[in-house]
Amino acid sequence: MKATTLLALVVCALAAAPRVPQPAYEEPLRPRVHFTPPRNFMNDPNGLVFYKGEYHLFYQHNPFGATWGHMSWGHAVSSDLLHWQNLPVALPEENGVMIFSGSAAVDWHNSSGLCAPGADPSCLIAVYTGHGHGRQTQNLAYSNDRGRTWTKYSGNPVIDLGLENFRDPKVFWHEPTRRWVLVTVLSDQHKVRLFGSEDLRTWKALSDFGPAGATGGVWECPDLFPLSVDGDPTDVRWVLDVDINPGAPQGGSGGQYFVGRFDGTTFVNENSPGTTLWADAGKDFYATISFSDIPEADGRRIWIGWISNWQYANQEPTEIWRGAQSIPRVLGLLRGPEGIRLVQSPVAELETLRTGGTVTVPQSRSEVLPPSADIQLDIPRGQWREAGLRFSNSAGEEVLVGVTSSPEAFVDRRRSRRESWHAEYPARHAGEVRWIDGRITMRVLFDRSVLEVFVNDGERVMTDRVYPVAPYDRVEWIGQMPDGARARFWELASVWTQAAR
Ligand code: DQQ
Repeated sequence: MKATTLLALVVCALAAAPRVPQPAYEEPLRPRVHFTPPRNFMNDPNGLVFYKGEYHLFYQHNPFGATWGHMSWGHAVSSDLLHWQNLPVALPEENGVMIFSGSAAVDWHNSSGLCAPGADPSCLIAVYTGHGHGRQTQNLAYSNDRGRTWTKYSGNPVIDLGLENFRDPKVFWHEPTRRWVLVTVLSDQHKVRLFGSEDLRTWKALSDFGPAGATGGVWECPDLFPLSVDGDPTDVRWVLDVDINPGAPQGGSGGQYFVGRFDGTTFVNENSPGTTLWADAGKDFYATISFSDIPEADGRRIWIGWISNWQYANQEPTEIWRGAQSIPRVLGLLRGPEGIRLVQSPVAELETLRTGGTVTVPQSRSEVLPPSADIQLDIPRGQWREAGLRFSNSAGEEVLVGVTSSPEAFVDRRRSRRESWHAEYPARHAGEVRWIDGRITMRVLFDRSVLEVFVNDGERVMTDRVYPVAPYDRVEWIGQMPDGARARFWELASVWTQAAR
């Protein structure tokens, strides 16, 4: 047989063979409920904004590979904060300038002069850090078609201090002083620098905050927003969120926050400069940013964090894609025994994904664990040292989530993956918690390779990735179930069943 005939036969045979469909978003470690990029690398969430019925999620993205590089803004939109539609890269790297982290807001009255003339004077504005040619500057981009296409402002950069470490602008409109405020970091000086502007294009420095709190690494991705204490609208504090890398309690990167007052010019910390408050006691929660322009009638302050740690973000053992975002979390302030503290809980929309009835984890045997689950634990004080759940699989891997009698909440992922992949990964992470009326409640969002744990309605939160070689498909109590304890869960439906759009 001639070679050409053979080739033709092989081609025909291949064409005729039934093709095994590779279901999109069904890669073994890909979360079903958390946002992940269709392909390639993702880190910080950027430009979170609500506009004309859509939540926009931009994110630090390498369009060309599964490790950090060529940073650009990836983009997705959603009407419910859960089902995301992937859109093309919004802001690409250009002329040797990468698009680092930043924020977006609605310019409702065209104060920038960049919105298209017409009946509706509003448009979307993004403020991002341009990284290249030895420095970091702050820049504008705008969109007049609901975020579908973006134009970089011709007068960029709008702020250039000639610094190598000056980044991550968060913009918001401050109504009492009727101006825009921009929150940035002078990363290696451990300072937040605030700027003010009437038109988003010309900025003047307002004040500096810091050093304060944790300063063991560079400061990144700041945010500043008001929240009422215990839900009382007459008792308002401002939260200044500043991420740090390295120097977080579990090693590597993590988020800290300050609580205080803000008059439109200066942030005043209510705690001593030596007080450090951490947003999360796990190891994988970084670069948080909150949504802009959520309607007043909704009134929620919602943020998202990147579920990873710079110690190993580039080596996570996933394929095709790398990086996950947290479930959007609603923020509040609670006056507790030690002062005013941040509380976080998953957006209520998540409950719409609960499917089927609740399943109770029985006392003395394991239960089948679905790939994604919303788990509720209620543990009374008693004669036990450690209580909680074990998630395990046929490969002998396990991750433990629970509380000790001290009490502290913990996630133990030391035996969570058989194959070692990074020295900084296997560990037990713990955070102090308290008894409330003699009980501790935990809500655990399990999503294939993600664990988000909310203790006592989000007084303490722990976020950790896990990378089993086979799915964790069993759940059981660690040791004896304490008297009067209860663990039950709902399976969560995949948000990608209809679309990897
Ligand atoms: N990631 C971005 C920076 C930011 C850092 C670069 C935080 O803008 O400071 O990808 O993860």
